[in-house]
Formats: sequence, C-alpha cells, structure tokens
Amino acid sequence: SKTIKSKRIGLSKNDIKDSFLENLFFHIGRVPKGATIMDYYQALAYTVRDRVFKEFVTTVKRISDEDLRVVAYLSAEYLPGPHLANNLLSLGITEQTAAAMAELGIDMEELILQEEEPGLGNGGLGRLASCYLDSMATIGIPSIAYGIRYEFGIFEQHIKNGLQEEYTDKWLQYGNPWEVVRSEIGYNIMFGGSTKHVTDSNGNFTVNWIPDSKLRGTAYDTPILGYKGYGSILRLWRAEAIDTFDFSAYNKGDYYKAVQEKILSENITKVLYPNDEQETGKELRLKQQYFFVSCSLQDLIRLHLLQGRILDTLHEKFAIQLNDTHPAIAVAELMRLLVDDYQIDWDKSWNITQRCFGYTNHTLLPEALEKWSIPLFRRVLPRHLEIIYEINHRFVQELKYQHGCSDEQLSRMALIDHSGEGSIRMAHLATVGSHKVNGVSALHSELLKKHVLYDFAQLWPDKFCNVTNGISPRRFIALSNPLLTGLITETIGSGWLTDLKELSKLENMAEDPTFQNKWMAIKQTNKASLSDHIKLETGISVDPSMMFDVHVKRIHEYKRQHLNVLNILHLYLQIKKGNNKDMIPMAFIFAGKAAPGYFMAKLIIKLITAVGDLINQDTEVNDKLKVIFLPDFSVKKAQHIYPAADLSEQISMAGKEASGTGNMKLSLNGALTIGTLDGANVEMMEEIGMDNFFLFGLNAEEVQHKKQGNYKPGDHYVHNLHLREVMDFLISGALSPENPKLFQPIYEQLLYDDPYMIMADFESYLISRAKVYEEWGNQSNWTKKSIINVARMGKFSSDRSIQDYSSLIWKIDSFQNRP
Ligand code: 26Y
Repeated sequence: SKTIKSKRIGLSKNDIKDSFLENLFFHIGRVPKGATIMDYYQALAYTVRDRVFKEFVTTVKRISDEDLRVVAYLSAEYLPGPHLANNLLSLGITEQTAAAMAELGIDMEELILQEEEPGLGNGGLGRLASCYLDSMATIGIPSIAYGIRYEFGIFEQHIKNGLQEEYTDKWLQYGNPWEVVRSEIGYNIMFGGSTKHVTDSNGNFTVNWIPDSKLRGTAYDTPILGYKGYGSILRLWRAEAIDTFDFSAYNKGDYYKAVQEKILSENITKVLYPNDEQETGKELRLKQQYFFVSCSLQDLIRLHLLQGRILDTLHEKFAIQLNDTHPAIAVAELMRLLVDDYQIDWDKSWNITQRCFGYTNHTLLPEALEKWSIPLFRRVLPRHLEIIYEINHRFVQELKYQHGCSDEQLSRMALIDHSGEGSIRMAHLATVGSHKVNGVSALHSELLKKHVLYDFAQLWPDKFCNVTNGISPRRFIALSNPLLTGLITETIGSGWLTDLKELSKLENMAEDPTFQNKWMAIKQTNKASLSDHIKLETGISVDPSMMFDVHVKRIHEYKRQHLNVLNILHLYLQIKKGNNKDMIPMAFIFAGKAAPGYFMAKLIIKLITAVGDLINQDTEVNDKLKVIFLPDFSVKKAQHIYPAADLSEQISMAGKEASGTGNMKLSLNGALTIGTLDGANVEMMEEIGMDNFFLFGLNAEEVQHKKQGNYKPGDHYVHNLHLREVMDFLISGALSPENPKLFQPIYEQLLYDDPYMIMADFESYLISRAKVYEEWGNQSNWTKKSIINVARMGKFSSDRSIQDYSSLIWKIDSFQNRP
C-alpha cells in the first residue's frame, strides 16, 4: 500500500476534490456539467471507498504478517446504516470533503441523503452485529463478518388508511458503490439427495454425500472502517448457478429446464425473511442459513490453509461467533468438512469444533427458539441430519454414563425433540457445539440459565456467561447528533468517542446553568428539525415545545406499544372531561415495522394511527396532544429521531426483552427513560440511578409468579376507573366508526387473556407517568437529569461489549493492546 500514490487517496481538500472529479469521469463517465445528483453521490462514494480500502489493506497485511487470531462473526442479518457519512467520520475528513464539494457548488449533505441503506436485517439483532463490527474495527480486533447479500432487504413500510403495506426494498437498483465482487472467491454448496457409506480399498470408512442440486456462493466485500482506527470486512454471499450445473437436464436436451434450475438457485439470496419471532419451517430459510454458513466455513478453511497451517489448529486462529441460532448449522457443517472432506477423526474434529464456536442467545420467547422438522431437514441436508444424530447420540451417552442423568433430563436436553414428526432444537445444537454461551444482558443471561438452558447450565456452569449489549457511539451520537457531540467535545475533549466512560466528566456540569441552557437549546433545535421531518412525511404539524415521547422499535405485543396507546386514550378522555388544567403538551412519536403475517402487530399500528386521526384533528385536544406514526423505520430514520427525544418508552413486559438497544441510543442522546425492569433497562437504571429513571411495573419474578397463579386481567378493569374508561372507549367504536368492531381482538385479548400483563401494569405506568410530568415542570431539573443520563452511559458502548467478548470468549488481544 506504500506504493499507492498519495494524491489518489490523499486526505486534503484538494486531493479529495481532484479524486472526486476523476472518479466522476472514470467511474461514472460524466463531467460536472450534466451530472445528476446520483452521479455525484456515486463519485463521492468511490472517492471515499478508495481511502477506506487503504486502511483495510494495511490491517489485512498486519493480520497476515503477525499471524493474528481473528474473529469470524456469523450473522444472518446486518443493518449497517448508510456508509458515506460514517466513513467520512472514521477517516476524519468530513470537513474538508464538505469544503471540496462546496467549491464545486455541491451540497454534501444532499449527497449523503442519496444513499439507500442496506436493510439486511429485521431489527435489534442485525443492528447489534453492525455496531460490533464498528467496534471491532475501531479497537482493532482482527475480524471478518459473514452474512447474506439479500437482493431485497427488509420491506419498505408504507402506511395507507392507517394500515401497514409492504413494498419490496430495491436497495441495489442504482448499484452499490461500497461493495466489490470477488468473483474468484466462491464455493460450491450442495443440497438434498442422499448419502452413501463406503469403505475404500484401504479399509478407510468414508461417507459420500450425493446431492441433487448444487449452486455457487460468490463473495461480495464491503470494507468497514473503524473510527480513526483499523479496517474490517463485511463479506456477504450471493447465490449463483454453477455453469455446468444440471448435467441430466442438458443431456436430455432439456435446455429450458436447466435455465429454470439456474433461476431457482439464485432464489436462495433473493429476500430477507421479515420475521423476528416465528418462522414456521420454511425450506428456503433453512437453505439460506446453510448456504451462508457453508460458504463462510469453507472460506475460513481456505484462509487458514493459505497461511500454510494445518486444520488441527483452526481453533487457535479463529474464534467463530454464532449470532443466535440462525447460523447454528455451522456446528454440523464444520464437522462434515473436517470428518468427510478432510478425513480428520471424529473426536479430534469435535474438539476443534467446540473450541471454535461461541453462541450468543438473543431471546427467551419460546416461539422464537428455532426448530427444524426432521423430514424437512432430511430433504435439504441429509448428511447433516446423520451428523446431528451422531452428535446427539454421543451427547446422550455422555449424559447417561458420565453424569447419570435421568431419562427425563435426557429428553429435555437432547438435540432432537421426538414429539410429532420430530424436530431439531437448534439452540441445543449451538450450546453443545460451543465452548461458551452468552446472553445479552445481566437479567437475560440469568433467565437463560434458569429457564431455557437450565439443564445445560447445571451441567456446564462455566460455559455460560453474560455480555451486555452496547451501541456504537460513532453512529448513534457523533453522526446522529452533531450538535450535542460538539458541545460535549468542547466541554470534555474528544476522547469519549473511543472511551465512552469519559462522559462521566459531564457530571460536574449537570447543575451549571449556562451549560444547561446550551444543552436545552440543542435539544430544542433537534426537536424542531424532527418536527420539520414529521411535517414532510405525514403532513402533521408538531410544536417543538411539546414534550417528545418516543416509542420506536419493532411492533410486538411483548413490547407493549398498546400500553402506551391506552395511556394516550386516557389523556384524551381527561381533556374531553375538562381535566386538563396543568396538562403538559405531549407529542407521542411511534415508528416500527410489523412482521407482514403478524395480525395483532398490524392491528396495533392501525390502533396508533386511528388514535392519531382522532386526536390530531380535534382542536379541543390537539394543542395538548399529538400522535405520530412515522413510516418505514430504518437506521437512517432512527438517526433523526433519537436526538429529538425527551422521553424514551422501554415498557416491555419484564422477562421478555432480552436486552434492547434502542433504550441505550435514546438515553445517550439525553432522553430520560420510562421503563420496566427488563433486559438492559436493569443495568441502565443501576448506572443512571433511580432518581433519574422512571421505573414502573411488575418485575420478571412477579410476572412469573402471577402467570402461575390465576391471573384475572378483568379484575383490573373492575377496580381501576381509568382503565375501565379507556377500555370502554376502545370498544365503543369511536375510533373506527366505519368498522366499530375493528379493535375488538385487542380489547378481548386484554380483558380475557392479557398474556403481556398490560392490565396489571397500567396503573403503575400512570403513576410513573405522573412523576414524569412533575419533573418536566422544572426544566432545569429535567435538564440536569438529562445530562446525568448521558454522563452515566459509558458502560453501554459497543466497544465495552467487544472488550468483554474478547476477554471472556474469544481470547483475542486488540491491536491497541499489542506491542
Ligand atoms: C428465527 C427467525 C424468525 C428470527 C429472525 C430474527 C428470530 C429472531 C430474529 C431477531 C431477533 C432480535 O432482533 N432480537 C433482539 O436482539 C437484540 C440484540 O441482542 C436485543 O437487544 C433485543 O432485546 C432482542 O429482541
């Protein structure tokens, strides 16, 4: 990289300007006269990418020269957000690039808005993977992230008549300047068919898998640059047909059948499944998982052998992290590669496998625990089924004869669930095949050991650990909230962006009136900007002096957006009754996607928009209340919303939210939290302090206890007048005159079943909200709390999470800690 001439990748304003014009000409084939804004965006993207590549190549060389241990992060989802602004920030060239563009009469901000973000994930889990990649690159943990290059990412959400409609996400339609295709890096992937067990002439026993279809996975690389740091790579696989793939069809002269097969093989990476809980046995999804896992493991083996090493040491050179069970088939696939393809004996292969893998669990929801039916699995991966049976057999033997487990324990722990047609429990496969298993918050890790993986935690207590989630301060404050970032840096220097604990230096300022005024003014500006955005997107005017109460995340019953709605209806009814003397003007802002097949979640969106329609137009209430549903929540939109929030809604039923990360993003931007003792809220409150956090609701233990007793949601309806009024209003038809029974399913579920204990937590929510209003009344006091919230967020940097993974699980040193 030393031989690359500096001008081509120079960081001065003039070098950037020159390369921009060159790229516009040589990459896009245009001169400024006649170039479109998209042409400009692409030319700037190439200009920045060249500079990112330089850092990337330097890091790769160092890993190879020093023969360093590398993290391979396996995730079916990523949500990197737009790359351009982030790379400018990481390179430290935002200002000179803006100046270079300005000299050409171009507004850089406008170019930044042109970028389509890669929506290659559903929500928290995908975004977490991207925060971790950012942190690994920043700290200098040698890493490669593997995933799927979905042609269509998460659907685009439109709201029509208050209902969600889904449109395909064509993120690649104008090309993707951030990736390079590595046509020479590709692997053959097999599906279906049968296996043959043979003993060759030397008496060696081998298994041949005779598949009925094959395809090729090709690597598409996106370089990832850490903040003033190192390079990493996001390597995504795209499914393609193998040229000479279907001999039988060609031989029979059936050209069209062969072409048909070709098209089918490309389907594997067509589309992201938009579910983040249930996915009932979709064959294509299993194929996606196996496809990307096999490509990734074959790639790791290639890289390992390329360095002149032998496979026996694979675990010394790679720590492979499984992001939930979506890539858990890797356990069986690595065994297959070692045993069948490289003829390493079973015990040795198993030792390597277990030492390679770590497994991160992200959910306790029973419906989200992946299971694959055995007939389906056999059809797609016959050899892997045999391998899983063998792993299971040996595991059960060990439990029986070494640990004296009872039959009951055996059937609870086995990899195979024999009920019905039989199924494979992927969480068990991942747990047995890994040397470490972690949850994503302290509470979640405890509950994991107590419930979902209880028997395993008894058996192997040392295998279990916790790594509390974190977020990238670069993405979620430096990029999203430049004003606040400026004020903080002006006050405590810039070290906090790579050492978030330094934010604690802000504590001294919490009561300083001048500082408070600056802090408040920034929040006000951010709110005005969101308000403009809301007007543009929805046509609704929101007064920026209202309190912005923000509830943004996937729409799920357990996240209880409808609990929030019940409170809004309560406020509405109070105003209508004239009880609005000192009511605080509030804007309730919602955003989030619902899984397309999730009836209740979609009905909750309709409920939010119906309440909005009722309130926003009613002049008797709309100076006190506004209800907004911002369509098509994404990383890009999120960056707009977090900086403008006053209050953060983190109100899941305790025990259901594994961690949450939106909670951290909002608090880092100065919002106070109203929340339950769930997921990472618990640790946030520990850090922030009870006085600066609005806690309410049952805790996880109380929820558990109530569920086991005989919980009667109707009792709360009878005893709480406010709840009764709200529920009666919900069923009155006033929210949907054209279809008075529209919300009956929500009403009846709450009243007669209430699986998420909304009725039980309603009163406590209202009491906690009353404290919110009281505190808001004293703006200086509120601002002090806001400053304290930010000052105490140090723990929740994804840099800290990555340090924890490195020391507890991966045993990898960062570049920073090396001589
Ligand atoms: C099996 C398939 C349908 C599936 C696909 C996606 C299942 C789950 C998911 C995604 C889960 C997810 O996003 N979980 C969230 O992970 C975050 C990062 O750890 C947590 O903060 C959050 O609490 C959890 O819900």
